[in-house]
Amino acid sequence: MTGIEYDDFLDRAYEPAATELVCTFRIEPAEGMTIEAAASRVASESSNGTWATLHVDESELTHLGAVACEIDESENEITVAYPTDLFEAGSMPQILSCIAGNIMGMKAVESIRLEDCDWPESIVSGFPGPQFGTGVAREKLDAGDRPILATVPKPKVGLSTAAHARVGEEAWRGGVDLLKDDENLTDQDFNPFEDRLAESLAARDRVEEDVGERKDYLVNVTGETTEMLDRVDLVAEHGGGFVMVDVITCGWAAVQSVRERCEDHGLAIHAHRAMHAAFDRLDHHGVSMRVLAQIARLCGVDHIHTGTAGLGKLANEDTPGINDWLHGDCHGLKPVLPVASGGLHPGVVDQLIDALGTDICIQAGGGIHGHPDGTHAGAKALRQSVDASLDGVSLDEYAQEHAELATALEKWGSE
Ligand code: CAP
Ligand code: MG
Repeated sequence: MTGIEYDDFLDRAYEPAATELVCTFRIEPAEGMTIEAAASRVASESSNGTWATLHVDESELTHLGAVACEIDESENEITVAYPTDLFEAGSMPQILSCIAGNIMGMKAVESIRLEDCDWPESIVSGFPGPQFGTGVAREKLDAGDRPILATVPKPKVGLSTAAHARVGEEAWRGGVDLLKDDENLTDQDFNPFEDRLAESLAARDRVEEDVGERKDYLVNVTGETTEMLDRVDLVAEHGGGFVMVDVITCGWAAVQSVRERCEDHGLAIHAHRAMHAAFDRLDHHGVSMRVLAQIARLCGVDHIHTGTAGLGKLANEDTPGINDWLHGDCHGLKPVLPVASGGLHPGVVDQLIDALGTDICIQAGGGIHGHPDGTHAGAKALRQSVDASLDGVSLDEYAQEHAELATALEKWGSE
């Protein structure tokens, strides 16, 4: 017989193997507990240990224990290596029940935050990753090398179907590529899902015909999982190219199901992250946006909101670091297009592109529809701000020849 105790899960000399899932946590040990003792308990509880000493027959014991190895006392950061046999292939819920499960509430730590994961190939290969990723700019749209532009009608909810489609049509004609639903617009009586889908795509077809640029619609299919899959089918039937999903509120298992169904139809997935701040807003507890974005990429979304590098209205994390990860190599998965959104307007686009580059989607609601001359002018102003930035011309100078941009800068400023 052998014992499994909390202390069996600590080995500061241990070097994680390339095959292991390596997680970095920031922890604040409970009062009176050393960081080593707390780290060992984190590794134990998130793999195969528990609070009591277990007596297990050696012959029954598979070696599934995680190892708390590196400990950086000055930053309160610990590294935990997980053997991959601990995990069910291709199940994000199962992985999260280990690495972000019970440990989030254990008394051994005052607080704990999952900061980063280094995903081994054996886990990544169980997931599909994005179907299109950053390629949507050219495969589904005519954005070429510029940022994709999207807009969400405001008010968020309450517009009738006809008004919603009209706003979309004006924005498309003004130069945005994508119309997007807001996160809390799904299938309400004032604007039913299928009517909205049909009318918006009919408007899209008219605009495409007139302006000669491909446009598309990020229709929010979020709902109960089977309902959501039916909505994905409807999007394909009506000729849409994308769906939008509130990935945090509907859950990763549902996202995995949607990804599979979208593959049947060749639809891309736009991931909205409403509720992410419940996990990532506190810098000492929860799950970082970086890890949420990693999970989203594994599960296979093509776009995900990652913030505005501090230029918008919402509290953001380290957007550039997250975006670099989404664009970088991950065992052959396609890169994901980061979406900057929340309080953006034409006057910040040059700084946004400086901070985040051009392989992004810029999404503006109020910053288009709040334009003094309306949605069409607002969309033109946003597109002009992108053109100016890519031409290396200052926004103020470009505005001298572009009236819509001039009005937007007058209203919102250019810094
Ligand atoms: C933006 C937005 C987006 C948030 C999402 C809103 O509208 O539609 O949902 O930006 O935030 O409802 O606030 P505005 P994030 O352009 O009018 O601000 O991208 O940080 O997840
Ligand atoms: Mg919104």
